[in-house]
Amino acid sequence: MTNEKKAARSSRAKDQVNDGVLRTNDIVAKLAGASDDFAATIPHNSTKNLEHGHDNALAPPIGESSKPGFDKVTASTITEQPGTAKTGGPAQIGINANIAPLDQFKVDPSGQRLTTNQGVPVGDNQNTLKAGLRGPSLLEDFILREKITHFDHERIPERVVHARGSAAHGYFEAYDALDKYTCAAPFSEKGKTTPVFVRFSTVAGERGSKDTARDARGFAVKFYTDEGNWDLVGNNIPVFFIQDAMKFPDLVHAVKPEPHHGMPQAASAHDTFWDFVSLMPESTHMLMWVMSDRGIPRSYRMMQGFGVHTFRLVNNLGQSVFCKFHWKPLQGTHSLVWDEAVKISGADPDYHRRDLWEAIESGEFPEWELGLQIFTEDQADSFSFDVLDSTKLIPEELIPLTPVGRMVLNRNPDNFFAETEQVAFCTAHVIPGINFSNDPLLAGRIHSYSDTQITRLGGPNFHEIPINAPVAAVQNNQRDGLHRQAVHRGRVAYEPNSLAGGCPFQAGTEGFVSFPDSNAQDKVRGKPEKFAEHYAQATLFYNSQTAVEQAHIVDGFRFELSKVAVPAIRERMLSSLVNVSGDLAERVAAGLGMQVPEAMPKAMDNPQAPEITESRALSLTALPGLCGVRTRQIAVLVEEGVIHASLASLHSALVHAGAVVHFIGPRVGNFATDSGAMVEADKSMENAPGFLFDALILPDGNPAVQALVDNPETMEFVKDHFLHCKTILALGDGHRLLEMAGIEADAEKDPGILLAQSADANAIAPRFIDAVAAHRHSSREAG
Ligand code: HDE
Repeated sequence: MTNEKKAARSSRAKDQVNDGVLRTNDIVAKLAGASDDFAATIPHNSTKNLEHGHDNALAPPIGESSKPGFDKVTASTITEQPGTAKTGGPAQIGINANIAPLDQFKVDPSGQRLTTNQGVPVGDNQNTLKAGLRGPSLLEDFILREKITHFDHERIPERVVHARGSAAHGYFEAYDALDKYTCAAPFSEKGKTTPVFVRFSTVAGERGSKDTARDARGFAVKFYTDEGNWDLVGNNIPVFFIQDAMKFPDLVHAVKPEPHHGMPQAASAHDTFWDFVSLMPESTHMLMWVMSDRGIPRSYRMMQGFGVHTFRLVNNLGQSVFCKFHWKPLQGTHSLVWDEAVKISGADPDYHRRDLWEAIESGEFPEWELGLQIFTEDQADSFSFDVLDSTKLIPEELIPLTPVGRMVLNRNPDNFFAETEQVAFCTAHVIPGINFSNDPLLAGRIHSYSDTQITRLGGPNFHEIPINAPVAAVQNNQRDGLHRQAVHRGRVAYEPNSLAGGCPFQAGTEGFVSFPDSNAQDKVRGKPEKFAEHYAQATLFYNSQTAVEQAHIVDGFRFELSKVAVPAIRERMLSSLVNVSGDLAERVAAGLGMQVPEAMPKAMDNPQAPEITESRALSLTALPGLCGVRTRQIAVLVEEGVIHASLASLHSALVHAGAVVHFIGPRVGNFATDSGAMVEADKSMENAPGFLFDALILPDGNPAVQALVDNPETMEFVKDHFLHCKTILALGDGHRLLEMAGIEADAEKDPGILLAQSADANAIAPRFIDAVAAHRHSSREAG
């Protein structure tokens, strides 16, 4: 249709009441006329010819669209009020754009009456409706039936992996515009903030399992960007067990509780796991990490995070570089020791959940720096390993990190189920500027995550659950399905259309465009050659650890393999470790009372030599953090008659430094000090055993010390601090408690054991604080 004809039709629409033609006053017919005019503004599919050919594939056009003359043309009903934009607009600097969208779903019962789900006020919430006080209950009792029915369905299936986790809200702030490399919204300008929701998790345990299991930790970040949601679903370990998604169900079946008796919970120390991994030598590198201190972090706040796979960054010109994502905690990377982790799991299975929650509630907002390893395809080709192999990392010595921003977690969820349990991460959630590489593990993940949510969250509309809904508007022609929330206006649910003015129209190159990765290869099932090298980076990792860290790796393997009941599996695993390090294999074998077997045959005989043989960045000691004693939990033992002045001055110095001081008594409640002033024990040795704290202060005051000496619980409390290499300060008479536990105070040999007179409490405080900030005094382990 010509432009003149278009104009004529649209003027007929405007003037249809005054053009002299006698017409029906039927409103439906009137609307049809208006629709006709509107539809006619799109006489044909003008972008159809641009759907073909290579050039058009690289630059899809923006879809044709037009605006209706008045709202009712696209409305569902004549009575409809035009809708509003969906929740929120683009993220604005300094404003957490995700607060308002979530706020609208919050329910506040203050001052409200109790109702049914239909909003009917409930007269009696105590009694079933019965035929007589002692008579039978009546089927008619819809109030009881609604309450019980809802209760019956309160649980949803847990995540098949990563079931146990905790999460928090926060924001990401870009240091600078990164437009040279990517057009991704969070990096578009200096200082830009993007709301995030981050969930940390263990992998193998069920939803109610302990936090301190030896395991990898999930580190999943949902960025609510103005270009839609981007999920960076990573782990605290930069590599993975397997190279191909095809093996993931096997891996998970092997590590989960054994199917015949459902044991063990949240543990890899059992036959099926080691049977599988010892037959999968590509797992060896990841095993080194999991058996190291990385497998038992001190806190979710004190872990690195890694995107693991190679991703692509794409800029506005369509140019692409490869990239790996790294989160580095400001709090430093710190771990538990195994004995401590085991004990904590009994006394406080929620140890990591509590730690994250309490830190945020007390305003100690955890922070991470995001660093990128950016590299080109040519660089990737030159490496001794394949960047599409998720069992390999790129040493920072080869490609250093470029810091690009920081992430702060500053708000706890309001409701665990609504937010932490229902949040749905997915590696397929990428935005313009972020693209995938051909990593075959990543490919499987792109499918798996949204698929699993359909079962877990009960249908295809889980993206509408408030915590999952993007801050950016959602507009498409997907419709219906279980639990649909959106009420779409109009009758158009297809594209192309003219009855809705072509809307919503495709965004063309402003939208997500896949990077045109050239791939002209045979359709095959197989692995690239370099994937066959399985040990070089396991060796690199082992050789990059301190002596104490190496000893912990040996202990980790020894413990796990000692729980394996089938000797052939132990032997097979040992033969694999021979390929990592003779030293490691010998020490693990000695710990199992076994001979070192022959090395396992390798899948590749003459691999390319690795670029480096040691990487400092791989040791936990490379990341001590910048937070000193902030949030560290300090136990101060108290009893009747403790010397008040010394405790008061240490308390003040520690609180000033940001530590959290707990007074621990044989029971909770008040204790009289020497000055007559009271000290309140907020915890007891029974409800908060010593291994839950980062450091210990033993008080002065003869009667108090005697009472503590006489209490058998004190010994365990002190000994655990010593055994776990933590700082202990004994004031005055309190040194008797050290002696009782057989602990020698020798500042030369062990800077973590401090003695001071009460009068010197002020002077010793800075030394004590420095010693606690060192996290542990591992020299003690060396003997
Ligand atoms: Fe996952 N993974 N995964 N994974 N994963 C899930 O998705 C899967 C992998 C990771 O806090 C599931 O929503 C496959 C690597 C995290 O909610 C599921 C493969 C890495 C979380 C799934 C992998 C991860 C998950 C279960 C191999 C580190 C928790 C529930 C191809 C980079 C997210 C769910 C949260 C969760 C599949 C491998 C990290 C089943 C198929 C590698 C942090 O979809």
